[in-house]
Amino acid sequence: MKEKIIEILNKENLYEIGFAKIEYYRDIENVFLLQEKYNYRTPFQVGNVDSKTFKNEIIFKTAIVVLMPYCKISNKIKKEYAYVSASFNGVDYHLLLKEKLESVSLYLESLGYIAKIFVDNNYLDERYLAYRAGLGFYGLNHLLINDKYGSFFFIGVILTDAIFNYSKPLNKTCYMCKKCLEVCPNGAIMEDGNFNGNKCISFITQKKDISIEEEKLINQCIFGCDVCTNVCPHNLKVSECKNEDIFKIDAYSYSHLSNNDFKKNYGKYSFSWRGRNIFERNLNIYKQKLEKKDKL
Ligand code: B12
Repeated sequence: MKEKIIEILNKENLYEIGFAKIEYYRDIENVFLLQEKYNYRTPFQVGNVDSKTFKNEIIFKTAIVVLMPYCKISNKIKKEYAYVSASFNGVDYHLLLKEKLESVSLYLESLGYIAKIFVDNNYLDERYLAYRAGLGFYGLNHLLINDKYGSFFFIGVILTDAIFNYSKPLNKTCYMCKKCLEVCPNGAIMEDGNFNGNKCISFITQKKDISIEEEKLINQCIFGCDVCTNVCPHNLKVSECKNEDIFKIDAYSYSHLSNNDFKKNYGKYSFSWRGRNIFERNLNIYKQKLEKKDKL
C-alpha cells in the first residue's frame, strides 16, 4: 500500500513523501503553552494544544506528509513594481496541492480506510508532522528545511486510519548562522529560539488593522515576506522563478478595483484570500514611499 501511494504521488510530480505515526506528541506541548503565555500566537493559527498534539486522537493513525516545492524570487525587481512573496506568487497552492492529494485519498477510501486532506489553514501543526515524517529539520527561522528544497515548499497532509511502516525524524539542525535572526526587520526571530508570529512581517502584511509603526515595515514585497528565507544558506540551491513567472504590479499605474474585478483578475492567486482592501492598502503604502523618494 505504501509503494502504491508513493507511485500515485510521483505521478503528480510529488517526490518528498513521509509517513508519521499519530500519537500524543508530548514533546511540542510546551511550545504551544509558551506561545500562548507570551502572546506569540497569531489569529491565523487555528486549533488548540490538544488538537495539535493529538492528545485525544481516536480515529487517525497516520499522517502521510507531502512536500510541494516552489521557486524563490530574486530581489532585483525594478522599484516601480510591487510584488508578493514567493509562497504567494503562483496559482493558489491550497487548491493545487489538495487536488494532487485527491487520488491518494480516493485510493485509501477504495480500500475501506478513512482519508482526510489538509493544506495550511487547519488545526494541524504541519511542520511538526513533516518533521516527524522525516522530511526535514527546523531552522532558527522556524521553517522546516528539506535537503532537496531548502525551506521553499508547501506541506500537504493526509490523515488516515491505515497503518504503515513509519519514517524517522532526521537527526539534524540548521547551521545556526543566525543570518535570519539578524535580517528580520521586526525581531520576530529570537535568540532564545522562540518566534513571535505577531511581529513577523508576513503576518503584518496580511492582518487587517496595522499601526503607523507597522506601516513602515511594508515595502516592495507587499504580501508575505521572504527576508529570513532568502538569506538562509540552506536555500542556496533553490532555483529562482523565471522573470515572466513573477507576479508584479506597477505601483504607479495600478488603479482601484471593485471586489468583483479583484476576484476576476487575482482570484487564482493565494494572496487573494485576504481580499482587495488589504492588497490595495499595502500597495498604496508602498506607492507613497516611492513617491516620497521621487520628490527627494
Ligand atoms: C500561523 C501560520 C503562520 C503565521 C505564524 C508563523 C509561525 N511561526 O507559527 C505567519 C502569518 C507569521 C506565517 C508566516 C509564514 N508562513 Co506560515 N503557517 C502558519 C500555519 C497556518 C500554522 C503554524 C503554526 O501552527 N504555528 C505554531 C507555532 C507554535 O509554531 P512555532 O512558533 O514556529 O513553533 C515551532 C518550532 O518552534 C518547533 N519547536 C520548538 N521547540 C521544539 C521542540 C521540539 C522537540 C521540536 C521537534 C520542535 C520544536 O516546533 C513548533 C511547532 O512546529 C502553518 C500551516 C499549518 N497548519 O501548520 C503555515 C506554514 C507554517 N507557513 C508556511 C509558510 C510558507 C510561511 C511563510 C514562508 C510565508 C511567507 N513567505 O510569508 C512565512 C514564514 C514565517 C516564518 N519564518 O515562520 C508553510 C511552511 C513551510 C516550511 N517550509 O516550513 C506552512 C506549513 C504552510 C504550508 N502548508 O505550507 N505563517
